[in-house]
Amino acid sequence: MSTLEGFTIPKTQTAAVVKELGAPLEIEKSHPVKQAADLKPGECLVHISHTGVCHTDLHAKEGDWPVPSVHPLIGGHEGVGTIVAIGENTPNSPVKLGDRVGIKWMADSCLNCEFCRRGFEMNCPEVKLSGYTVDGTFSEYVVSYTNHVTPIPANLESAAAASILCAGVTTYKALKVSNTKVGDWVALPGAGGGLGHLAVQYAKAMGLKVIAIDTGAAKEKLVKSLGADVWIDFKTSKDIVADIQAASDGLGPHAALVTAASQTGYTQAISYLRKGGTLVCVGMPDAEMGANVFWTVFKSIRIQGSYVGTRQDAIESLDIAAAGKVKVIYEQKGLDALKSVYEDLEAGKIAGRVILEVSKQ
Ligand code: 8ID
Ligand code: ZN
Repeated sequence: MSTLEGFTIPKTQTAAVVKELGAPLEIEKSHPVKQAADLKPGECLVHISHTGVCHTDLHAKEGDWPVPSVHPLIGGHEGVGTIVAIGENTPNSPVKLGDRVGIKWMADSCLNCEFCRRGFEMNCPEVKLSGYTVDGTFSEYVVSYTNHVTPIPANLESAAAASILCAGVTTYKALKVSNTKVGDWVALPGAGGGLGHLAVQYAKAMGLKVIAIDTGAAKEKLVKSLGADVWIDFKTSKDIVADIQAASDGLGPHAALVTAASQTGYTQAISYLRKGGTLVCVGMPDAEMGANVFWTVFKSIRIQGSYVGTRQDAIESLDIAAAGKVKVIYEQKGLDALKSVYEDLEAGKIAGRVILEVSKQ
């Protein structure tokens, strides 16, 4: 085992814990910290400075999904911090003590199975999920895995990097599989949310024309400031399919990347997509998609699920942010604000992201 020189790992820490399904979120001031000697080979202890709050964390707390999470649950998977310890017998670690790294949803995978070898690390049968099957980043110290933590570019501040680790990498990857090219139209239902506002920017950086779909003045202002070509409010539009098609040469967009955590965002997409278009499924309500088979076939629509991204996707999405082409628009709060952040997320009140400062570094 090795510990960062001059650093003392405390025995206890502050952590946001959900003890069991349906239990309220509690801020525990004396949650135990795993000590350096207890780290297994390949594990590292990360001292978290910032973490984003993703809608996935709310799904996890509420038990929305058919895949169960662990309890007690410490959520969070958009974390940035410093490696303060590495487990004994960790040969060839790609990261070292003192490195600033990111913790993403996919905390670890075996790297040897067919899925890992083919670039589907997220589908590895051994996958560990931050804030779902292993403790996440809503705590001062997190055990993570040397093979999967992501180095943070030196010129990107930790608060600004945090949400790239999920919202950024996920939308960047989803655009990569959207079968679009420079000049194509992409519709983004959910554009004013955490994932969506980054999708707008990655799409513009890739040379796409963007139809941003969400609701309310704050989200309209946000997406327009980020370069969206067209804004459509899904609550006030009288005929959303007609409005979206009218905005895209009368033919509909070449792709729709749905980050809305709602079923309607999906059902409408089959209707407005251009013939030969691609529906990229990202938002995760536990719901039927409602895609009509006739129109899916008749319009040659491609339906593509897209689930976070690989280690390489994470590095690429951070590089694009470090180059200044994509910026997380966020409000910063403390860890004790998490409960109210969940309430605001549920109510659809957050334009962009909320970042929590977990510790001062
Ligand atoms: O790997 C993945 N596929 C992945 C990764 C990360 C997150 C999937 N997700 C999922 C989350 O679990 C969640 O279901 O993506 C979804 C969105 O996460 P988020 O961006 O963190 O949530 P948000 O900030 O609440 O944004 C959602 C936006 O959707 C809008 C809301 O107004 C909000 O701005 N919205 C809704 I709800 N219904 C809409 C509709 N019908 C809609 N916008 C347009 N049309
Ligand atoms: Zn997420």
